[in-house]
Amino acid sequence: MKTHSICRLCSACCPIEVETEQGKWISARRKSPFPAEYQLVCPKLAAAADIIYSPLRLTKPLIKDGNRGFREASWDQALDVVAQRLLFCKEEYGAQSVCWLRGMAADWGAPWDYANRLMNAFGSPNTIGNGSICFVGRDFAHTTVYGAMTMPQAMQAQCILIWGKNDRDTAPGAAEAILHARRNGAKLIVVDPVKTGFAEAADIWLQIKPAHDGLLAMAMIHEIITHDFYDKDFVKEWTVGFEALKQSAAQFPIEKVAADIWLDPELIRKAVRLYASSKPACIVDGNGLDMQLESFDATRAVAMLRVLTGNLDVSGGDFIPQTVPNRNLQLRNRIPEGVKPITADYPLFNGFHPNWGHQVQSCVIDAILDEKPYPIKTLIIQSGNPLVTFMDTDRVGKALEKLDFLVVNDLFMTRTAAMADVILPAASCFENTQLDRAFLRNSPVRIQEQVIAPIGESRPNWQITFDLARRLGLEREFPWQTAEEAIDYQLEPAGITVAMLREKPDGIIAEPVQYQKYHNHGFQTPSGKVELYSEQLKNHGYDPVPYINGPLQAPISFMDEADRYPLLGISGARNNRFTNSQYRVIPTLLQKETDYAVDIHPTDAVKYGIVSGDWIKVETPRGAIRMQARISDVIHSGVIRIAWGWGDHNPDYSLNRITDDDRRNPVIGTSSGRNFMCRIEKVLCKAD
Ligand SMILES: Nc1nc2c(c(=O)[nH]1)N[C@H]1C(S)=C(S)[C@@H](COP(=O)(O)OP(=O)(O)OC[C@H]3O[C@@H](n4cnc5c(=O)[nH]c(N)nc54)[C@H](O)[C@@H]3O)O[C@H]1N2
Ligand SMILES: Nc1nc2c(c(=O)[nH]1)N[C@H]1C(S)=C(S)[C@@H](COP(=O)(O)OP(=O)(O)OC[C@H]3O[C@@H](n4cnc5c(=O)[nH]c(N)nc54)[C@H](O)[C@@H]3O)O[C@H]1N2
Ligand code: SF4
Ligand SMILES: [Mo]
Repeated sequence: MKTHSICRLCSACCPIEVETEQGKWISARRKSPFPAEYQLVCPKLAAAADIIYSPLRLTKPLIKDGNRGFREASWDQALDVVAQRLLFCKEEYGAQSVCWLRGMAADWGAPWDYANRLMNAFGSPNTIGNGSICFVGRDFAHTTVYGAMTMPQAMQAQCILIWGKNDRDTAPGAAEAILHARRNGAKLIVVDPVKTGFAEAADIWLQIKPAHDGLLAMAMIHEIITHDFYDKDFVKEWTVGFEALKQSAAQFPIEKVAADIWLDPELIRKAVRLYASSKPACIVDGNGLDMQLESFDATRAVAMLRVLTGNLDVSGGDFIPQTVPNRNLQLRNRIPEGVKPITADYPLFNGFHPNWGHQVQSCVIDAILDEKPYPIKTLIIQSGNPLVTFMDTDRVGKALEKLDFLVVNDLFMTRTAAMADVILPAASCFENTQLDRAFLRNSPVRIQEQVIAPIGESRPNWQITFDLARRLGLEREFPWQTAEEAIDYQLEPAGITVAMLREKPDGIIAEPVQYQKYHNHGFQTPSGKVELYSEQLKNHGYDPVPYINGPLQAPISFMDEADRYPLLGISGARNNRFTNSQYRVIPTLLQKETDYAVDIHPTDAVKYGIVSGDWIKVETPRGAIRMQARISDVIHSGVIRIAWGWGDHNPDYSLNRITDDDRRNPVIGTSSGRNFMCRIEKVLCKAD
């Protein structure tokens, strides 16, 4: 039998077609508009059966027993314990002392709305996602400039500027589109400190010094303005604050910043000319801009390049998405007056999107450990592994230890799950019908269809959330018995139902694509125009224009201790066989032991007397990890690249044990896990 669905083994949300036989997964293929020879293969999807049927899947609810082991329980028992505990916590410390933490796996999914609805109806504003380190901070930066996060239209572009994104390994559908445009003659510029496949194939590769993207963007803005490369009509008609931006950018002429950001001034000029003279052109920005202390303003500056070059909301440029009408399920009005979320220090980021929850994950740890702004006593973690994925994980460990009660909802016994009082076994994405947020953001709307029955007694996220809600007395708020009923309710404003979606496996277009929509209703910003200068940011004490007060001193963690930590460490590549901390327990995906290596430039290798295969210690003021060295010229000398996501596999390789969470971006709370100063030392020769 064939079923059309969406794969959610990573956040790329690829449409797939699955073959099953008598309820068993046989195979799947990623749908692609391109002929087979141009399609990229996804090893995770190819190994889906190994993930689904892994003997290590959690198949029964577990409750911690006295000896720090777990005993199996029925769903009724487990959910009763959780519900009683939540109600006790509410009575004792107030509902706000309960927090629901969400990880990546659910991030683009409807369960965001369900978790918010449950928590808000319960009386707590604390549904916290990890968007401060993932793309939501970037989304907010775009939004402050032109009201939404744009979608690059690579297929129709004449020039594609890839800025800190590596779609070949993280989003194959998007990578196929870029490769298609290349075949049709589109030019390619890549801004990346690492020689990725796209960097190698680019017309121009700017191997930027990590965490210095904002300065490059400002230098490009200055060059575009001083050489009259900008779209004067658009700027005049549709922007506010051009003069202020011009003034700020004047601090960063190319010849002044080039050496500081390790780039050749002539190459930057060439890139500016190519990008600004190609029409249309789009910018594909990615997680390389996230997890930096300057993420917010660097991303804003990159966004402004789109504006100045007149590529906003044009075909082949950067499209402003057309949100699919849907019901906001969040019930924010149920939060008692005066109860602020634990992320209240980031007021603009908190409120920027009606459908998100709050985002600064570090605040969860602060609230548990420092009890600021008030204590969190009970934590429910759905689809996240913070003991590996948050910055400064030793601090996270202390926080999880301190909690009165921890519930983890996951597919596997992660390091985080092992610390739980109750573990609720999750069904995988293929065992679960849901409406992914990605498909509400812009048409076509598609449904993630349950393909096989949940394994063992595992249950889909939605069902667990609904069942728990009803145990908390929230039957009225959660009247739905099936995922379909809830989705139909949410999609009612669009006039779309699950039954309709099932008839159209390639999705339903909610409204026809329109470009330059600002002609009809302006931009969704306070002024209705593109805000090169933001009064709103200024009113909150933030810089209204990127870099108006000069660049951040020491934009990389531990830079003020650079004499003792002289190397610039960067977080490693995302490998197309794994997603963040996941899948290292799947033998077919864990083929190459050398996956977890530290890349060291040949010059540095000579300096430190290190050869490939040596075991080295990597250290920062937060701690130390050990991994094998790999000599490689994909990075600049002075930079080491440390494999990311291996903490569940082995705590010795857990990158976030050495990252920092003390310094954060003031607007979006981002701490820098992407780059930090560190030092290395050989601990064991390869031959030993
Ligand atoms: N140093 C450094 N740190 C980083 C990053 C980095 O590049 N470098 N990346 C950051 C980014 S961008 C992100 S998004 C975060 C990711 O942080 P997390 O979301 O904590 O990371 P994952 O390892 O993807 O953990 C997801 C968990 O969800 C479980 N899961 C999968 N599917 C489901 C499901 O359907 N239901 C439930 N209940 N559980 C499910 C998985 O088994 C896994 O344990 O990490 C961040 N941390
Ligand atoms: N296979 C796989 N797919 C995934 C994931 C996964 O773990 N595995 N994770 C999912 C998640 S949660 C996310 S957020 C996305 C992220 O996917 P992407 O947005 O593609 O992000 P990354 O691959 O982390 O990094 C992109 C590029 O940024 C570069 N980079 C590093 N530092 C800097 C810098 O300072 N400046 C610039 N300009 N570039 C820099 C890196 O070298 C890398 O080539 O992928 C999703 N898809
Ligand atoms: S890239 Fe692979 S794992 Fe990620 S959603 Fe697409 S098919 Fe699934
Ligand atoms: Mo992410």
